[in-house]
Amino acid sequence: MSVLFPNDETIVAIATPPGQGGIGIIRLSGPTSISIADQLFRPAHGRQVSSLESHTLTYGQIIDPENCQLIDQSLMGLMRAPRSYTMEDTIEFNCHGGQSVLRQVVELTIRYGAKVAEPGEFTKRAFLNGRLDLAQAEAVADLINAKTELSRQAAANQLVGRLSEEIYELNDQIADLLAEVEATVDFPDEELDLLDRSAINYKALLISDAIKQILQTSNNGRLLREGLKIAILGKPNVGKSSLLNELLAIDRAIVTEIPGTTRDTIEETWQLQGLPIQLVDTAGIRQTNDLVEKIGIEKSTAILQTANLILLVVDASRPLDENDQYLLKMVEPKQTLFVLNKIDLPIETSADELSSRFSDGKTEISPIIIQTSILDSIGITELEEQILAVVLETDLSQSVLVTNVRHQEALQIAQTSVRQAIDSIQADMAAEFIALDLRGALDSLGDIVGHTTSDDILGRIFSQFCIGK
Ligand SMILES: Nc1nc2c(ncn2[C@@H]2O[C@H](COP(=O)(O)OP(=O)(O)OP(=O)(O)O)[C@@H](O)[C@H]2O)c(=O)[nH]1
Ligand SMILES: [Mg+2]
Repeated sequence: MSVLFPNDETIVAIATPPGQGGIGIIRLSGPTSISIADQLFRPAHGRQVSSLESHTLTYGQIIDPENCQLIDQSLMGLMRAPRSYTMEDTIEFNCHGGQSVLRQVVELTIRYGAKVAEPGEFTKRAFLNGRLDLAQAEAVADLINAKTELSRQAAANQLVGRLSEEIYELNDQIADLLAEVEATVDFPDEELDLLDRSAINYKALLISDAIKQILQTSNNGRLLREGLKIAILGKPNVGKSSLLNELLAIDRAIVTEIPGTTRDTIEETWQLQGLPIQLVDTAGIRQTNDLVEKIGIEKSTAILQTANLILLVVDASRPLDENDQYLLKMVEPKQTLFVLNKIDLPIETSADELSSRFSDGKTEISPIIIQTSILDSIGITELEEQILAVVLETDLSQSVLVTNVRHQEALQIAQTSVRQAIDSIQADMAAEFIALDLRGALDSLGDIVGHTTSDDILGRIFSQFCIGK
């Protein structure tokens, strides 16, 4: 019964995090939440809970009716259906935030018929009752989990429906096209004529383009979700640790004028405009017989395999030597920003000189070189801008960002289906085939907002939520 009529039950959960706090909130949602509150809560003004207006906050006492024992003094919020998060009658007790108080109140509500909520059950009800679509419901969890300003922004935009709007818009365009194609299916004698075909082809291409544009944001979305790893590499004494400290704005790594100061890799988390970054300072790479230094250098070299971006630091005050040459050969120019440091000193290696090392006469590769004096904080802003320009495919400030892998996969499937439809149109295939592909695209888009999503997937999505949300 609970599966068929999930909303017949009233659920309860502690909505605030475990541990002590000034206030702890207990949330009830479902058809009997007001009558449960009626039995447990005595408003100070003497009125019955069931007679109170919606969206009011009432001061009173929570009392165990069996023995008239006072459990807590509390503020009770009342929201009547459908004007609540779940669209059901909802009660929120703002209690004193001690675990014993909160547990007792929950136990009391259970004794009067409430059921302990599963993780995400409030939001699942909001979705099932049509308050939120699935992409918005997922944004609730993303918002709670957001660790940087940027991921918070992306989740908030998704929560208010910006992504959903784009999906509905695509959905409408495909549905219109499908209707046009299906109109000819119903009259098998009327084949799609040349004019129809090219008009349909044009519309399908526009749709494919629109999906591509949304999908392009998913690379940024992935960076927001997983972050990226940036490694600072270079020969000894060029200023790698100084750069780490400058970017982090703290004295994290030891800096001395002695080459070979950093012996082991140092990893720190850093945020660049809300992008989570793992920043790695490495041991300077050079020919050496020192065992400890050798091991450090091996680690520095291994980082090349795992870093998304390399900052290769070169000392402008010294001529390029065999250690620099070795490093210049080792890195992939497309995955590297070249930091020409110590430009406050007399220049021995210019940007042109460094750049010329990359042209072999045949292919022209122009490396990105940023000239810096870390000592005087010169060139750091430009370096940060270049990092963003290299790692981001599109502007981060846009309102719609696909951050969820599930959405990305659904969009990719929709994209493939639309492309197949285009192939069928261009290959003069029968309208049935085109319609089949377009219907496939509609199904995938429906998955994103939850129109066609299976119970299994719904279960998996909501089980990742915290209790009480
Ligand atoms: N003049 C000048 N000196 C700098 C600059 N950046 C760093 N230095 C100095 O260069 C020396 C080496 O700096 P580090 O940051 O320790 O260099 P590193 O690349 O980490 O060296 P290892 O750990 O030995 O590989 C220190 O004395 C720094 O103060 C700069 O822009 N200008
Ligand atoms: Mg160092």
